[in-house]
Formats: sequence, structure tokens, C-alpha cells
Amino acid sequence: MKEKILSILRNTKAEDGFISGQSISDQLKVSRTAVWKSIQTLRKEGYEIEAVNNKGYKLISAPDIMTESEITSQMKTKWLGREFHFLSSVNSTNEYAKILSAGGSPDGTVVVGDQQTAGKGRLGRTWESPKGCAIYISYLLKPRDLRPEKASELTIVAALATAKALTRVTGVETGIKWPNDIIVEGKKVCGILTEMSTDLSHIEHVIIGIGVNVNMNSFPDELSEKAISLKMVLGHTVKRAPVICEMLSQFEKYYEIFMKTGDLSGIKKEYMDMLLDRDQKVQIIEHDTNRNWIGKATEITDDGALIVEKDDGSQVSVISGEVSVRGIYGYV
Ligand code: BT5
Repeated sequence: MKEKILSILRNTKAEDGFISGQSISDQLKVSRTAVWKSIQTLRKEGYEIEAVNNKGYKLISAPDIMTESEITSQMKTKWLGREFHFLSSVNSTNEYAKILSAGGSPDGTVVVGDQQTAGKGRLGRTWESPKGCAIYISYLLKPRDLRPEKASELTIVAALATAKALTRVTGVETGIKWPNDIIVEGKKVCGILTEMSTDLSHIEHVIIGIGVNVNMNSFPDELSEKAISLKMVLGHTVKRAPVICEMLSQFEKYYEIFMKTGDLSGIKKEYMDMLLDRDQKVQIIEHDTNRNWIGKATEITDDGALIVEKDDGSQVSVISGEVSVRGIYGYV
């Protein structure tokens, strides 16, 4: 009910932004008193809603609170997030999504947390996940027709979609460090962790977990050199719900392109345009051998591998998960 009222207030076509209580109660088939009560609840949650005799209600401002209603009332997706779970605290949204998957939650289920107590990075690393100032989100996907070895390409899809969304909503210029870091002003604003479960030759699920630093004022010492939040760049608080909704819309769009072609060919150009490693000297650290070597990153393949040119002109295609890439003068 609250969600529906918010959605009506947001989508009113009236020039002055007002919508009458009667019109809301007609649309929702509830009494005007019930509408009034929901408006009061929304106000308690921090929404500023003006009420004027003979005109009705008008939404003046929404707070940066992340409630389920705040997010779902602004969602524009067709299938992503139609099953939606919001948790004020969770160990890891990826872990929660795994449990949902086992319980039968469908393709496109989304989990959002306002805090993680055991946020995960890749390769057993941790993801700093304080409460109330960031986005921790997981997309549960069940693409039965996708071969398991293709799942890592979804990290590339998610990186492009998220970078586009952050820029669209906030205006901040973002770049991508292959394969999965989103970088602003040379520092990491977002990380992505893709996990998969398979049975024989089929994907049971792919879970794409995304952490975005939104309103942190600072980071612990060990991260301060390489982490940044959108607020630290912009100098003001950013509302998280519209960012989440744009992330979902962008991911839905790029995922559909990916699934149509079955590879990255349809989105490669846009990804390459945001790729910070492009034509840069990079250091490649091989995980299994611990060997380090330097080369020039040139492009990605349709399968998401990074092509690196060695000094002798030979080209090596490196695969995410098997190597780490560093800039030679710093993190990027
Ligand atoms: C990642 O790993 O970048 C993947 C992060 C994925 C986090 C999301 S949040 C929602 C979902 N649920 C989860 O439990 N996880 C996902 P990786 O490339 O391995 O980078 C991890 C490294 O980044 C750490 O070792 C730190 O050095 C650094 N780091 C940790 N927290 C950070 C933060 N908040 N901002 C920037 N850098 C951070």
C-alpha cells in the first residue's frame, strides 16, 4: 500500500505535482482515511509530503533511507528484481541469494542489504561493508541455456551496466579496471563478485554481487589509498534507491543483449570505451605460478579475456580468475 502510494505520488502527471486523496483512494480502492494513514507512515520514514486542501498530496523530497518501498516504487525493470528482498543487516547478500536459490527463488531475484557483517571480495578477500552508506546487492540468475564457462563473462556485463548507471545518476565519470573494478579518480568505488553453482553441465545459478561505496566519508587506513565513495567525489550525499533502480535497468538491458548473442560482441565496444587498462602498460600476476610480467593491454575478446601484448610483440590472452592486473605506477 505504502509502495503503491509512493509510486502514484512520484508518477503524477499534474503540472503542480499534486494528486488528490480521492484519486489515490479510487486507484487503490481503499478509503481516504487509509490513504492518509499511509501518508503519515511515509512521513515518519522521512518523506516530505505536502498536503493542501482541495489539491491533495505532493511528494517534496525523499530521504536516503533504503527501505523496500523506496526501492521498489522506483523500479522500472521488466523481470529483474520482481522478487525482491531487503535486509537491514545480512552476512553477505551473495550468501543470502544462495539460500534463496536453493529454496526455489526465480531467475531475476534481487537481494539488497543496508549492511553486511561478512561481505566477501574475490579469492577469500573481505569487502568493507558498513551500515547505511553503501549499496550491497546481489542478482540471482538462472540462465539454464548458458554454458558454465560463459558465466565469468557476466562479470563484464555487470561492470559495464553498473559503471553506466553510476554515471547516469550522479554525473561522476567512471572507468573500468578489467574485469570487475569500477574506478573513479583512480580509486575503487565498486567491486563485483560473481559466483556460480552447476550440476553436471548446466548452470544452477549465477549470483552477481555488487558493492558500491556511496556515502562513506572515509575508509579504514589500509583502504584509504585505493577506495573512494561517490560522496567523497561529489561533496554531497547521494540517494541510494535511484542508483539501485538505474543499476537494475542497465543490467537488464545489457544482460538481454548478452543472452541474445551468447557472448560479449554486442557490448564490447561500450566496455572498451570505459576500459582504463586499454593501451596501458600493466603488470600481470599469475595466480598459480605467482609469476609477474609486464605488457600492454590492448583489448578484450568476445569471451571477456584481456589481450596483453608483450615487448617482443607476441600477444597473450589472460583470463579473469587466473590473473590479477595492476597498473605499473599504482593500483589502476
Ligand atoms: C571485489 O573483490 O571487488 C568484489 C566485491 C564484491 C562485494 C559485493 S557486496 C554485495 C555482494 N555480497 C558480498 O559478500 N560481496 C558482494 P576483490 O577484487 O577481491 O577486491 C577486494 C579488495 O578490495 C579487498 O581485499 C580490499 O583491498 C579492497 N576493498 C575492500 N572493501 C572495499 C571497499 N568497500 N571499497 C573499495 N575497496 C575495498
